[in-house]
Amino acid sequence: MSRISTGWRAAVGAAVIVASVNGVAVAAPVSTATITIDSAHPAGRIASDFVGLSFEMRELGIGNLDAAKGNTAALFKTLGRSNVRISGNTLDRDTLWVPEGQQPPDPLPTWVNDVVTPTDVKRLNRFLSVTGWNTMVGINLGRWDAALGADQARSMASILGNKLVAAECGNEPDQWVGKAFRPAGYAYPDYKADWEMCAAAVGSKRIAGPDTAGTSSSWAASLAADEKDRMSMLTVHQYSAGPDATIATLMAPATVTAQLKSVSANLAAAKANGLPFRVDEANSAYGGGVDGVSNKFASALWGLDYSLQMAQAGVDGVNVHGGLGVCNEPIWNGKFQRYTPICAADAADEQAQVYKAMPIYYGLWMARRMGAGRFLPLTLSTDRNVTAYAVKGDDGRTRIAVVQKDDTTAAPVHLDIAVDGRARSADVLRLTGDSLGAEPTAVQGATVDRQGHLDPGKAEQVRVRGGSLGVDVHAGSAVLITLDGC
Ligand code: BDP
Repeated sequence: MSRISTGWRAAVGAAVIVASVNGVAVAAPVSTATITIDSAHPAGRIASDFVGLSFEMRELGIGNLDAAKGNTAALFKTLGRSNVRISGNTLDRDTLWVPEGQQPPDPLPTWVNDVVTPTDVKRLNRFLSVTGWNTMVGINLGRWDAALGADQARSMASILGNKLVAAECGNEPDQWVGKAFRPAGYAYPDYKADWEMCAAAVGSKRIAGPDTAGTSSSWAASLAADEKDRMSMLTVHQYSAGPDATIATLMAPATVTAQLKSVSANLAAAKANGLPFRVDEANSAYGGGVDGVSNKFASALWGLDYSLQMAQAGVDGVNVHGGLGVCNEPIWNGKFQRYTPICAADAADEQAQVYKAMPIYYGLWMARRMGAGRFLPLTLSTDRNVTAYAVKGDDGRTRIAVVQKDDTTAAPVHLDIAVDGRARSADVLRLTGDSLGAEPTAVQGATVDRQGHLDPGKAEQVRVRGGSLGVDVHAGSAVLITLDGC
Protein backbone atom coordinates (compact mmCIF):
# COMPACT_ATOMS: atom_id res chain seq x y z
CA MET A 1 0.00 0.00 0.00
CA SER A 2 1.38 3.45 -0.78
CA ARG A 3 1.77 5.99 1.92
CA ILE A 4 1.25 9.62 0.80
CA SER A 5 2.16 12.69 2.81
CA THR A 6 2.32 16.28 1.68
CA GLY A 7 4.24 19.37 2.73
CA TRP A 8 5.36 22.68 1.28
CA ARG A 9 8.67 23.84 0.00
CA ALA A 10 9.81 26.65 -2.26
CA ALA A 11 11.36 25.92 -5.65
CA VAL A 12 12.72 28.84 -7.65
CA GLY A 13 10.06 31.15 -6.40
CA ALA A 14 7.18 28.74 -7.02
CA ALA A 15 5.33 26.85 -4.34
CA VAL A 16 5.37 23.09 -4.71
CA ILE A 17 3.56 20.42 -2.78
CA VAL A 18 5.97 17.61 -2.13
CA ALA A 19 4.18 14.33 -1.94
CA SER A 20 6.07 11.42 -0.48
CA VAL A 21 5.02 8.17 -2.11
CA ASN A 22 6.52 5.14 -0.37
CA GLY A 23 9.27 7.38 0.92
CA VAL A 24 10.13 8.86 -2.52
CA ALA A 25 9.52 12.60 -2.84
CA VAL A 26 7.69 13.70 -5.97
CA ALA A 27 6.74 17.26 -6.83
CA ALA A 28 3.07 17.75 -7.47
CA PRO A 29 1.91 20.81 -9.37
CA VAL A 30 0.16 23.54 -7.43
CA SER A 31 -0.16 25.86 -10.38
CA THR A 32 -3.02 25.21 -12.76
CA ALA A 33 -3.25 26.67 -16.24
CA THR A 34 -6.78 26.62 -17.58
CA ILE A 35 -7.30 26.39 -21.32
CA THR A 36 -10.68 26.61 -22.99
CA ILE A 37 -10.83 25.78 -26.67
CA ASP A 38 -13.49 27.22 -28.93
CA SER A 39 -14.01 24.60 -31.63
CA ALA A 40 -16.95 26.43 -33.14
CA HIS A 41 -14.97 29.30 -34.64
CA PRO A 42 -11.93 28.05 -36.57
CA ALA A 43 -9.65 30.93 -37.53
CA GLY A 44 -6.58 31.26 -39.78
CA ARG A 45 -4.86 28.38 -41.54
CA ILE A 46 -1.56 26.71 -40.78
CA ALA A 47 -0.08 25.10 -43.88
CA SER A 48 1.70 21.76 -43.86
CA ASP A 49 4.89 23.42 -45.15
CA PHE A 50 4.80 26.04 -42.44
CA VAL A 51 8.07 25.11 -40.73
CA GLY A 52 10.82 25.28 -43.30
CA LEU A 53 14.60 25.53 -43.22
CA SER A 54 17.07 28.02 -44.65
CA PHE A 55 20.69 27.49 -45.65
CA GLU A 56 23.53 29.49 -47.11
CA MET A 57 24.14 29.47 -50.87
CA ARG A 58 27.60 28.06 -50.11
CA GLU A 59 25.99 24.75 -49.11
CA LEU A 60 24.99 24.24 -52.73
CA GLY A 61 28.43 25.11 -54.05
CA ILE A 62 30.29 22.76 -51.71
CA GLY A 63 28.18 19.72 -52.55
CA ASN A 64 25.84 19.57 -49.59
CA LEU A 65 22.13 18.67 -49.65
CA ASP A 66 23.03 15.42 -51.39
CA ALA A 67 20.43 12.65 -51.11
CA ALA A 68 23.07 10.06 -52.05
CA LYS A 69 25.18 10.78 -48.99
CA GLY A 70 24.77 10.65 -45.22
CA ASN A 71 21.50 11.39 -43.46
CA THR A 72 20.45 14.88 -44.63
CA ALA A 73 17.55 13.60 -46.70
CA ALA A 74 16.36 11.45 -43.78
CA LEU A 75 16.53 14.42 -41.41
CA PHE A 76 14.43 16.45 -43.84
CA LYS A 77 11.91 13.62 -44.19
CA THR A 78 11.72 13.19 -40.43
CA LEU A 79 10.80 16.86 -40.13
CA GLY A 80 8.17 16.48 -42.84
CA ARG A 81 7.77 17.98 -46.33
CA SER A 82 8.36 21.68 -46.44
CA ASN A 83 10.24 24.54 -48.02
CA VAL A 84 14.04 24.98 -47.96
CA ARG A 85 15.33 28.41 -48.83
CA ILE A 86 18.92 28.77 -50.03
CA SER A 87 20.59 32.18 -49.97
CA GLY A 88 22.05 34.10 -46.98
CA ASN A 89 25.07 36.36 -46.75
CA THR A 90 27.18 34.05 -48.88
CA LEU A 91 24.90 34.61 -51.90
CA ASP A 92 25.83 38.19 -52.78
CA ARG A 93 29.13 38.24 -50.96
CA ASP A 94 30.95 35.34 -52.54
CA THR A 95 28.90 33.16 -54.87
CA LEU A 96 29.58 33.05 -58.60
CA TRP A 97 27.17 31.26 -60.96
CA VAL A 98 28.94 29.33 -63.72
CA PRO A 99 26.69 28.24 -66.66
CA GLU A 100 26.50 24.72 -68.09
CA GLY A 101 29.54 23.82 -70.18
CA GLN A 102 31.60 26.76 -68.95
CA GLN A 103 34.64 26.64 -66.71
CA PRO A 104 35.02 29.01 -63.74
CA PRO A 105 37.40 31.86 -64.61
CA ASP A 106 41.01 31.17 -63.67
CA PRO A 107 41.95 32.82 -61.46
CA LEU A 108 38.58 33.39 -59.78
CA PRO A 109 37.68 36.99 -59.02
CA THR A 110 39.01 37.77 -55.55
CA TRP A 111 35.54 38.13 -54.06
CA VAL A 112 34.51 34.57 -55.06
CA ASN A 113 34.54 31.84 -52.42
CA ASP A 114 31.79 29.65 -53.77
CA VAL A 115 30.96 28.53 -57.28
CA VAL A 116 27.47 27.22 -58.03
CA THR A 117 26.70 25.43 -61.29
CA PRO A 118 23.75 23.57 -62.88
CA THR A 119 25.30 20.36 -61.50
CA ASP A 120 24.63 21.69 -57.99
CA VAL A 121 21.03 22.53 -58.93
CA LYS A 122 20.59 19.00 -60.34
CA ARG A 123 21.83 17.55 -57.05
CA LEU A 124 19.37 19.81 -55.23
CA ASN A 125 16.61 18.62 -57.55
CA ARG A 126 17.31 14.97 -56.65
CA PHE A 127 17.35 15.90 -52.98
CA LEU A 128 13.96 17.58 -53.30
CA SER A 129 12.53 14.61 -55.21
CA VAL A 130 13.67 12.21 -52.50
CA THR A 131 12.48 14.34 -49.59
CA GLY A 132 9.32 15.83 -51.09
CA TRP A 133 10.49 19.34 -50.15
CA ASN A 134 10.38 22.39 -52.41
CA THR A 135 12.74 25.33 -52.56
CA MET A 136 13.47 29.03 -52.96
CA VAL A 137 16.95 29.84 -54.26
CA GLY A 138 18.81 33.13 -54.40
CA ILE A 139 20.31 34.89 -57.42
CA ASN A 140 23.29 37.17 -56.75
CA LEU A 141 21.92 40.70 -57.07
CA GLY A 142 24.44 42.31 -54.74
CA ARG A 143 27.08 41.65 -57.42
CA TRP A 144 24.80 41.64 -60.42
CA ASP A 145 25.74 40.19 -63.78
CA ALA A 146 22.77 40.27 -66.18
CA ALA A 147 23.92 37.34 -68.34
CA LEU A 148 24.73 35.11 -65.39
CA GLY A 149 21.55 36.10 -63.54
CA ALA A 150 19.42 35.21 -66.56
CA ASP A 151 21.27 31.94 -67.10
CA GLN A 152 20.85 30.90 -63.45
CA ALA A 153 17.14 31.77 -63.55
CA ARG A 154 16.60 29.72 -66.73
CA SER A 155 18.64 26.83 -65.47
CA MET A 156 16.84 26.69 -62.11
CA ALA A 157 13.42 26.88 -63.74
CA SER A 158 14.19 24.06 -66.18
CA ILE A 159 15.92 21.76 -63.65
CA LEU A 160 13.69 22.32 -60.64
CA GLY A 161 10.34 22.88 -62.38
CA ASN A 162 7.54 23.26 -59.87
CA LYS A 163 9.84 22.41 -56.97
CA LEU A 164 11.16 25.96 -57.35
CA VAL A 165 8.57 27.95 -55.42
CA ALA A 166 10.44 31.16 -56.13
CA ALA A 167 13.74 32.68 -57.09
CA GLU A 168 15.00 35.31 -54.65
CA CYS A 169 16.81 38.39 -55.93
CA GLY A 170 19.65 39.07 -53.49
CA ASN A 171 19.88 38.79 -49.72
CA GLU A 172 19.20 41.58 -47.22
CA PRO A 173 19.48 44.52 -49.66
CA ASP A 174 18.81 46.92 -46.79
CA GLN A 175 22.33 46.08 -45.57
CA TRP A 176 24.17 46.45 -48.86
CA VAL A 177 25.60 49.87 -48.09
CA GLY A 178 27.28 48.50 -44.94
CA LYS A 179 28.68 45.63 -46.99
CA ALA A 180 29.99 48.01 -49.67
CA PHE A 181 27.82 46.46 -52.42
CA ARG A 182 26.14 49.84 -52.94
CA PRO A 183 27.14 53.46 -52.25
CA ALA A 184 25.90 55.44 -49.26
CA GLY A 185 22.41 56.74 -49.79
CA TYR A 186 21.21 53.58 -51.59
CA ALA A 187 17.49 53.65 -50.90
CA TYR A 188 14.29 51.87 -51.90
CA PRO A 189 13.95 53.50 -55.39
CA ASP A 190 17.49 52.31 -56.21
CA TYR A 191 16.71 48.86 -54.89
CA LYS A 192 13.48 48.74 -56.89
CA ALA A 193 15.46 49.42 -60.07
CA ASP A 194 17.94 46.64 -59.13
CA TRP A 195 15.10 44.26 -58.32
CA GLU A 196 13.45 44.98 -61.66
CA MET A 197 16.67 44.05 -63.50
CA CYS A 198 16.70 40.75 -61.68
CA ALA A 199 12.96 40.24 -62.20
CA ALA A 200 13.39 40.83 -65.94
CA ALA A 201 16.10 38.16 -65.98
CA VAL A 202 13.96 35.71 -64.01
CA GLY A 203 11.18 36.39 -66.46
CA SER A 204 8.42 34.59 -64.61
CA LYS A 205 6.16 35.45 -61.75
CA ARG A 206 7.97 33.22 -59.33
CA ILE A 207 10.01 35.74 -57.31
CA ALA A 208 10.05 36.08 -53.53
CA GLY A 209 11.50 39.12 -51.82
CA PRO A 210 12.77 41.49 -50.63
CA ASP A 211 14.48 39.35 -47.96
CA THR A 212 15.18 42.43 -45.90
CA ALA A 213 17.14 42.01 -42.67
CA GLY A 214 15.17 44.68 -40.90
CA THR A 215 11.47 44.06 -40.39
CA SER A 216 11.12 47.75 -39.56
CA SER A 217 12.15 48.91 -43.02
CA SER A 218 9.35 49.89 -45.38
CA TRP A 219 11.07 48.22 -48.35
CA ALA A 220 8.96 45.07 -48.04
CA ALA A 221 5.69 47.01 -47.95
CA SER A 222 6.81 49.17 -50.90
CA LEU A 223 7.93 46.18 -52.95
CA ALA A 224 4.63 44.39 -52.28
CA ALA A 225 2.69 47.42 -53.46
CA ASP A 226 4.88 48.07 -56.52
CA GLU A 227 5.71 44.57 -57.74
CA LYS A 228 2.98 42.25 -56.52
CA ASP A 229 2.19 41.13 -60.06
CA ARG A 230 5.66 39.64 -60.45
CA MET A 231 5.94 38.23 -56.95
CA SER A 232 4.87 34.91 -55.54
CA MET A 233 5.57 35.84 -51.96
CA LEU A 234 6.70 38.61 -49.63
CA THR A 235 9.69 37.62 -47.47
CA VAL A 236 11.58 39.22 -44.59
CA HIS A 237 14.10 37.97 -42.04
CA GLN A 238 13.70 37.93 -38.31
CA TYR A 239 16.10 37.03 -35.53
CA SER A 240 14.58 37.24 -32.07
CA ALA A 241 17.67 38.79 -30.55
CA GLY A 242 21.30 39.53 -31.18
CA PRO A 243 24.59 38.60 -29.55
CA ASP A 244 23.23 39.68 -26.16
CA ALA A 245 20.51 36.98 -26.20
CA THR A 246 20.17 35.02 -22.97
CA ILE A 247 17.95 32.10 -22.08
CA ALA A 248 15.88 34.49 -19.97
CA THR A 249 15.31 36.89 -22.86
CA LEU A 250 14.52 34.07 -25.29
CA MET A 251 11.94 32.59 -22.93
CA ALA A 252 10.39 35.93 -21.91
CA PRO A 253 6.76 36.60 -22.93
CA ALA A 254 7.89 40.10 -23.94
CA THR A 255 10.07 38.51 -26.64
CA VAL A 256 7.02 36.83 -28.16
CA THR A 257 5.20 40.15 -28.20
CA ALA A 258 8.17 41.94 -29.77
CA GLN A 259 8.60 39.25 -32.45
CA LEU A 260 4.96 39.53 -33.46
CA LYS A 261 4.99 43.30 -33.40
CA SER A 262 8.06 43.53 -35.57
CA VAL A 263 6.53 41.53 -38.45
CA SER A 264 3.03 42.95 -38.20
CA ALA A 265 3.46 45.82 -40.70
CA ASN A 266 5.11 43.52 -43.27
CA LEU A 267 2.42 40.91 -42.77
CA ALA A 268 -0.32 43.50 -43.24
CA ALA A 269 1.39 44.78 -46.41
CA ALA A 270 1.56 41.26 -47.83
CA LYS A 271 -2.12 40.59 -47.11
CA ALA A 272 -3.16 44.00 -48.46
CA ASN A 273 -1.46 43.11 -51.74
CA GLY A 274 -2.72 39.54 -51.89
CA LEU A 275 0.68 37.97 -51.33
CA PRO A 276 1.65 35.08 -49.05
CA PHE A 277 4.17 36.11 -46.38
CA ARG A 278 7.10 34.05 -45.09
CA VAL A 279 9.78 34.86 -42.59
CA ASP A 280 12.19 33.05 -44.88
CA GLU A 281 15.21 33.43 -42.60
CA ALA A 282 14.64 33.20 -38.87
CA ASN A 283 16.38 32.09 -35.73
CA SER A 284 17.00 32.89 -32.10
CA ALA A 285 19.90 35.34 -32.45
CA TYR A 286 21.67 36.90 -35.42
CA GLY A 287 25.43 36.89 -35.73
CA GLY A 288 25.47 33.08 -35.79
CA GLY A 289 23.51 32.63 -32.56
CA VAL A 290 24.70 32.63 -28.97
CA ASP A 291 26.60 29.77 -27.38
CA GLY A 292 24.71 28.39 -24.38
CA VAL A 293 21.41 29.73 -25.72
CA SER A 294 20.86 29.07 -29.44
CA ASN A 295 22.41 25.58 -29.23
CA LYS A 296 20.71 24.46 -26.00
CA PHE A 297 17.31 23.12 -25.04
CA ALA A 298 15.84 26.61 -24.52
CA SER A 299 16.08 27.01 -28.30
CA ALA A 300 13.82 23.95 -28.77
CA LEU A 301 11.07 25.58 -26.72
CA TRP A 302 11.67 28.87 -28.52
CA GLY A 303 11.52 27.21 -31.96
CA LEU A 304 8.21 25.51 -31.19
CA ASP A 305 6.66 28.59 -29.66
CA TYR A 306 8.01 30.93 -32.34
CA SER A 307 6.73 28.83 -35.23
CA LEU A 308 3.25 28.48 -33.83
CA GLN A 309 2.85 32.10 -32.76
CA MET A 310 3.91 33.25 -36.23
CA ALA A 311 1.49 30.82 -37.87
CA GLN A 312 -1.32 31.90 -35.60
CA ALA A 313 -0.64 35.54 -36.46
CA GLY A 314 -1.20 34.74 -40.14
CA VAL A 315 2.39 34.27 -41.35
CA ASP A 316 2.43 31.61 -44.07
CA GLY A 317 5.74 30.05 -43.08
CA VAL A 318 9.07 30.42 -41.35
CA ASN A 319 12.44 29.11 -42.57
CA VAL A 320 14.84 28.49 -39.73
CA HIS A 321 18.39 29.27 -40.75
CA GLY A 322 21.37 27.00 -40.25
CA GLY A 323 24.53 25.56 -41.67
CA LEU A 324 25.95 22.14 -42.37
CA GLY A 325 29.34 22.40 -40.66
CA VAL A 326 30.71 20.90 -37.46
CA CYS A 327 28.54 21.77 -34.46
CA ASN A 328 29.87 24.71 -32.48
CA GLU A 329 32.86 25.24 -34.74
CA PRO A 330 33.27 28.18 -37.10
CA ILE A 331 31.63 27.33 -40.40
CA TRP A 332 33.33 29.84 -42.70
CA ASN A 333 35.51 32.91 -42.30
CA GLY A 334 35.51 32.39 -38.52
CA LYS A 335 31.70 32.65 -38.42
CA PHE A 336 29.64 30.37 -36.20
CA GLN A 337 26.15 29.06 -36.82
CA ARG A 338 25.36 27.98 -33.30
CA TYR A 339 21.65 28.20 -34.02
CA THR A 340 21.71 25.55 -36.73
CA PRO A 341 19.03 22.81 -36.48
CA ILE A 342 21.45 20.17 -37.79
CA CYS A 343 25.25 19.94 -37.73
CA ALA A 344 28.01 17.35 -37.84
CA ALA A 345 29.52 15.92 -34.66
CA ASP A 346 33.04 16.06 -36.12
CA ALA A 347 34.97 16.63 -39.34
CA ALA A 348 34.56 13.00 -40.50
CA ASP A 349 30.79 13.27 -40.15
CA GLU A 350 30.82 16.62 -41.93
CA GLN A 351 32.65 14.96 -44.81
CA ALA A 352 30.16 12.07 -44.85
CA GLN A 353 27.22 14.51 -44.55
CA VAL A 354 26.03 12.80 -41.36
CA TYR A 355 24.42 15.34 -39.09
CA LYS A 356 22.90 15.28 -35.64
CA ALA A 357 19.75 17.04 -34.59
CA MET A 358 20.32 20.02 -32.33
CA PRO A 359 17.68 21.04 -29.75
CA ILE A 360 15.89 23.46 -32.07
CA TYR A 361 15.33 20.64 -34.57
CA TYR A 362 13.14 18.92 -31.96
CA GLY A 363 11.15 22.12 -31.40
CA LEU A 364 10.53 22.39 -35.14
CA TRP A 365 9.61 18.70 -35.29
CA MET A 366 6.98 19.28 -32.59
CA ALA A 367 5.62 22.37 -34.36
CA ARG A 368 5.38 20.38 -37.56
CA ARG A 369 3.30 17.71 -35.78
CA MET A 370 0.49 20.27 -35.44
CA GLY A 371 -0.20 19.45 -39.08
CA ALA A 372 -2.17 21.47 -41.58
CA GLY A 373 -5.47 22.91 -40.45
CA ARG A 374 -7.06 25.93 -38.89
CA PHE A 375 -6.25 27.54 -35.58
CA LEU A 376 -8.95 27.34 -32.95
CA PRO A 377 -9.36 30.34 -30.66
CA LEU A 378 -8.53 29.55 -27.05
CA THR A 379 -8.46 31.31 -23.72
CA LEU A 380 -5.53 30.59 -21.45
CA SER A 381 -5.49 31.53 -17.81
CA THR A 382 -2.18 31.06 -16.02
CA ASP A 383 0.20 32.77 -13.62
CA ARG A 384 3.16 30.99 -15.23
CA ASN A 385 5.14 31.42 -18.45
CA VAL A 386 2.88 29.25 -20.59
CA THR A 387 1.71 29.59 -24.20
CA ALA A 388 -0.89 27.42 -25.88
CA TYR A 389 -2.12 26.83 -29.43
CA ALA A 390 -4.90 24.66 -30.84
CA VAL A 391 -5.37 23.52 -34.43
CA LYS A 392 -8.29 21.71 -35.96
CA GLY A 393 -6.42 19.53 -38.44
CA ASP A 394 -7.54 18.91 -42.00
CA ASP A 395 -7.62 15.26 -40.87
CA GLY A 396 -10.39 16.21 -38.44
CA ARG A 397 -8.31 15.85 -35.29
CA THR A 398 -7.70 18.64 -32.80
CA ARG A 399 -4.13 19.18 -31.67
CA ILE A 400 -3.06 21.36 -28.77
CA ALA A 401 0.51 22.51 -28.15
CA VAL A 402 1.45 23.91 -24.77
CA VAL A 403 4.87 25.40 -24.15
CA GLN A 404 6.00 25.89 -20.54
CA LYS A 405 9.01 28.25 -20.59
CA ASP A 406 10.01 28.47 -16.92
CA ASP A 407 13.30 27.08 -15.68
CA THR A 408 13.23 23.28 -15.41
CA THR A 409 13.77 23.51 -11.63
CA ALA A 410 10.41 25.28 -11.15
CA ALA A 411 7.24 23.44 -10.18
CA PRO A 412 5.25 21.56 -12.79
CA VAL A 413 2.04 23.09 -14.14
CA HIS A 414 -1.25 21.27 -14.21
CA LEU A 415 -3.19 21.88 -17.43
CA ASP A 416 -6.93 21.84 -17.14
CA ILE A 417 -8.21 21.85 -20.71
CA ALA A 418 -11.85 22.26 -21.64
CA VAL A 419 -12.59 20.75 -25.02
CA ASP A 420 -15.92 20.53 -26.69
CA GLY A 421 -16.80 17.74 -29.04
CA ARG A 422 -16.84 14.05 -28.47
CA ALA A 423 -13.22 13.31 -27.57
CA ARG A 424 -12.81 10.52 -25.06
CA SER A 425 -9.06 10.35 -24.86
CA ALA A 426 -5.94 12.13 -26.00
CA ASP A 427 -2.37 11.26 -26.94
CA VAL A 428 0.36 13.29 -25.31
CA LEU A 429 3.87 13.75 -26.72
CA ARG A 430 6.40 15.46 -24.46
CA LEU A 431 9.34 17.59 -25.52
CA THR A 432 11.85 17.59 -22.66
CA GLY A 433 15.44 18.57 -21.99
CA ASP A 434 17.87 18.09 -19.11
CA SER A 435 17.72 21.84 -18.44
CA LEU A 436 17.16 24.98 -20.51
CA GLY A 437 20.92 25.52 -20.71
CA ALA A 438 21.92 21.95 -21.64
CA GLU A 439 21.90 20.28 -25.05
CA PRO A 440 20.15 16.94 -24.42
CA THR A 441 16.63 17.09 -25.87
CA ALA A 442 14.11 14.34 -26.48
CA VAL A 443 10.53 13.60 -27.50
CA GLN A 444 8.99 10.94 -25.23
CA GLY A 445 12.57 10.20 -24.18
CA ALA A 446 13.56 9.38 -27.79
CA THR A 447 16.27 11.13 -29.79
CA VAL A 448 17.04 11.36 -33.50
CA ASP A 449 19.29 8.44 -34.44
CA ARG A 450 22.35 8.45 -36.69
CA GLN A 451 20.20 7.48 -39.64
CA GLY A 452 18.19 10.66 -39.12
CA HIS A 453 15.05 9.01 -37.79
CA LEU A 454 13.02 9.91 -34.73
CA ASP A 455 10.71 7.29 -33.27
CA PRO A 456 9.14 8.69 -30.14
CA GLY A 457 7.37 5.40 -29.47
CA LYS A 458 3.97 5.25 -27.93
CA ALA A 459 2.38 8.51 -26.85
CA GLU A 460 0.96 8.76 -23.35
CA GLN A 461 -2.82 8.28 -23.22
CA VAL A 462 -4.98 10.59 -21.14
CA ARG A 463 -8.73 10.26 -20.64
CA VAL A 464 -11.11 13.12 -21.38
CA ARG A 465 -13.84 13.25 -18.71
CA GLY A 466 -16.91 15.44 -19.12
CA GLY A 467 -15.22 17.56 -21.78
CA SER A 468 -12.20 18.16 -19.60
CA LEU A 469 -8.65 16.88 -19.83
CA GLY A 470 -5.93 17.09 -17.20
CA VAL A 471 -2.22 16.92 -18.05
CA ASP A 472 0.76 17.75 -15.84
CA VAL A 473 3.58 19.54 -17.64
CA HIS A 474 7.13 19.70 -16.30
CA ALA A 475 8.55 23.17 -15.98
CA GLY A 476 10.69 23.97 -19.02
CA SER A 477 9.02 21.50 -21.37
CA ALA A 478 6.27 21.28 -23.97
CA VAL A 479 3.46 18.90 -24.79
CA LEU A 480 1.56 18.14 -27.96
CA ILE A 481 -1.87 16.77 -27.22
CA THR A 482 -3.91 15.07 -29.95
CA LEU A 483 -7.56 14.49 -29.22
CA ASP A 484 -9.04 11.32 -30.59
CA GLY A 485 -11.63 11.50 -33.33
CA CYS A 486 -12.73 15.15 -33.14
C1 BDP B 1 21.66 37.05 -41.88
C2 BDP B 1 22.33 36.45 -43.08
C3 BDP B 1 22.91 35.07 -42.78
C4 BDP B 1 23.66 35.13 -41.48
C5 BDP B 1 22.75 35.61 -40.36
C6 BDP B 1 23.42 35.77 -38.98
O1 BDP B 1 21.48 36.39 -44.20
O2 BDP B 1 23.71 34.68 -43.84
O3 BDP B 1 24.20 33.91 -41.18
O4 BDP B 1 22.31 36.87 -40.70
O5 BDP B 1 23.66 36.92 -38.60
O6 BDP B 1 21.72 38.41 -41.95
O7 BDP B 1 23.65 34.79 -38.29
